[in-house]
Order: sequence, then C-alpha cells, then structure tokens
Amino acid sequence: MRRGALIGLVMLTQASPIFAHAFLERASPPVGSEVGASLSELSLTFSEGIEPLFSTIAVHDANDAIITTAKPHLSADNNQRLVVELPKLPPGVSTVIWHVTSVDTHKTEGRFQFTIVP
Ligand SMILES: [Cu+2]
Repeated sequence: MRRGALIGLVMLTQASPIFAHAFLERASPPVGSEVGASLSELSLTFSEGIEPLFSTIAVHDANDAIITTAKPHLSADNNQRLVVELPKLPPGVSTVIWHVTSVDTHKTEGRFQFTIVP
C-alpha cells in the first residue's frame, strides 16, 4: 500500500517539468491583428505563472523606436497574464518583444507584430 503511493508520487514529480515553461498562449491585441489607434494596453497570457519583476514587454513602432515606458504588471485575477499600459501608438506595424521569467525561474522570450490602423 505504501509502496504504491510512493511510486505514484515519483511519477507525478517527473511529469511536471514538461509543462514548466512559460509560452505565449494569447495576446490582446492578437498576434498579427489590425487594431485602432485608441488601443491603451497590451496583455499577454502565458502557459505558466509569471514573475513580473523579472519580465519585460517592449513595443517598438514601425521605425524601431521603443514606445513603451510603463513596467508590465500581473492582471489582478490571473498570474499568467502580464499587462502593460501603452502610450498612443502611431499607425503602422508595431513589434512586441517579450522576455518573461516564470514562477519556476525559467526564462523564455519571443516577439510578434500587430498593426495600428488610423
Ligand atoms: Cu520552466
């Protein structure tokens, strides 16, 4: 009886690292989308809980100038969602470059684009 429980526990702990990296699951605005210039914040939802102090989101405009100045913070109801307030974005292609550290201290990064339409 005790032996069976121990084997079950070992299998559980071995299975968990497979899911332990934070990958981007959804973005708002969505990856590749077209959005109006009234956009005021960006949110990225990951597959794992995020450590906001060790995570950055930079948005570059079409001229590659960095236009984000605010620090990203966690959504109040979801520790897998990072939110950053945006200044008014110029029309054109914006590039989002994210670097995040998940709660298990692993780092992941990525980038995507969306387009601001006037
Ligand atoms: Cu990990």
